[in-house]
Amino acid sequence: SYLKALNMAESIRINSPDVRYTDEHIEAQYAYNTAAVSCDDGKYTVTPRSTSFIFRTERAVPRLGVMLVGWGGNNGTTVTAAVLANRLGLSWRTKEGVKKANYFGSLLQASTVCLGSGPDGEVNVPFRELLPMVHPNDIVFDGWDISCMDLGQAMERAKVLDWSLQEQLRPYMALLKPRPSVYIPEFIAANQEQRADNLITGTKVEQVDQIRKDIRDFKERSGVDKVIVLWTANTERFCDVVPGVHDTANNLLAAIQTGLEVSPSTLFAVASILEGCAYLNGSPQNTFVPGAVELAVQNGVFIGGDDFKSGQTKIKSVLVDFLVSAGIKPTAIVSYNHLGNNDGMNLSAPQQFRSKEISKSNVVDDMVQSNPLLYAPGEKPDHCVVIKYVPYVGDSKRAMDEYTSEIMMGGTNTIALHNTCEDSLLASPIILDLVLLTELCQRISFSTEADPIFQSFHSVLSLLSYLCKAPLVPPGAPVVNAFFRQRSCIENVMRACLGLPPQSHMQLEHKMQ
Ligand code: NAI
Ligand code: DG6
Repeated sequence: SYLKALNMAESIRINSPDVRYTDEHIEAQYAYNTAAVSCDDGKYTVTPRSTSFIFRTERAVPRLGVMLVGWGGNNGTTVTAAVLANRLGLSWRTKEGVKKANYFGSLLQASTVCLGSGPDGEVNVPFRELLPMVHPNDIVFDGWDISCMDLGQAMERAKVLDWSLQEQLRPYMALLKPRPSVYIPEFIAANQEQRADNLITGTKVEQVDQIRKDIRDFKERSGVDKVIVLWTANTERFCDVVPGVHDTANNLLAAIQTGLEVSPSTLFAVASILEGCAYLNGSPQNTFVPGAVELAVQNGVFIGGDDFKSGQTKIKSVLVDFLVSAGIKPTAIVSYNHLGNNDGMNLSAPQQFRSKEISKSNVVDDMVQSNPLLYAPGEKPDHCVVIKYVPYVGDSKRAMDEYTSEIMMGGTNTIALHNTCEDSLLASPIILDLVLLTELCQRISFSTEADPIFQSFHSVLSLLSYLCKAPLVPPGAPVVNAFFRQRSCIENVMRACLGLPPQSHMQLEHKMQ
């Protein structure tokens, strides 16, 4: 009956000798086709290569717990409220009419992938149905915040959701209370001090121990099978990476023992990794100092980040990809933002703004470097990022962008965009995709002919790049920011787990006589 339940939960069955379904796994033979290129005297030699993989995906989906650092913030309250509203099937009246809870903006829940051709043409299915995955409605939330407000009040403070929805959710949200958290004032803006009334005191070692206890306590009380921790707290200033302090796992652990500079977000990363919980960073700061990365690798724990790619940057990673791949040369990109939520207030401080500026600015680099016909070595477009705090607009962020490009024969093309939307309603579905993809990756392993012992993906989970402004990748791996390449990567890895070839969009069957 267990197997029957699994089969019923899975809506896609692959009919191929390369794919085997066991009680526990979907096991797929997969040929990974690449090309090795050498260059001699300006001439390229391309050698096709094929590597045989076996992908194994555990079919049983666990009960998932997600702990948010910054649970009482705009993102934390909004994502929790959205999941509750979806779980309860809520609808509410606005001046525009009746709205129903949904997961718009989630790659997994609200976008589709093409499986192939059926009798009536292309068959598109929800992304989430490709492989067995946790449903967001089943996530159990917990978390920490330096502000003690319960989530009912915090949702009101956030001013994101319609009032009549808040009224329906408040009885549930008010029962949720953030656990005390680590507050080191110099890492976030001074203007945050007034909300810091819910703190873990003691030394850094005691703070890490308390976070670890909290994770265990949540797991035990909620009965979840696994926990993923995600930072959606305020943007911190960059931590000065000091040799001998942050460079190795041992040095980082020693720095925590002796109380040297380690940011709160890194303390949470260390605690999560030591508890065997994946840790994701939704903000731009350098949480993953080299010692934290090494600790994750040593413990075989996934880490991912940095900084949710939600709005302006998402468009940038589409638009610059389009321009450069169309042979048009972006020469100046100017991005203004103004917003009035607490994130905006925190970012009004120079050091915190700087973290965000770095993360928002690097996003075009790979696309620019990919086209030496347009850009000389080292040449880049001018790129300017401005963020201003305007309290009145609240969470409804305004983003204005101007893209100036050089076109044929010295011509100039200017594209101007104006984008308005609730920031936290863009970030919340990304939070869900991040944790659900990470959880899925924890159930995927693979072997190759050369290395028959099954292994997991590298601890630095670069598959999450699509969801991040400044993707974290394993040391030496290329960073991909281009939006559709990032999306294809997720889709094609999931297809590989089903023994299906990459989506090529060639449609040769429609190009024949
Ligand atoms: P927010 O300011 O409303 O929420 C942050 C929460 O973190 C606050 O409740 C604050 O009290 C809490 N906090 C601060 N330091 C903490 C600590 N050490 N431990 C526990 N809690 C702590 O901000 P919002 O809008 O929810 O954004 C959260 C983060 O996500 C920010 O860093 C923001 O830059 C980042 N982000 C947001 C995006 C969006 O579209 N909303 C997109 C990309 C990143
Ligand atoms: C203003 O830029 C505040 C930021 O926190 C952004 O709203 C957030 O990072 C989203 O950025 P983007 O570029 O993805 O819209």
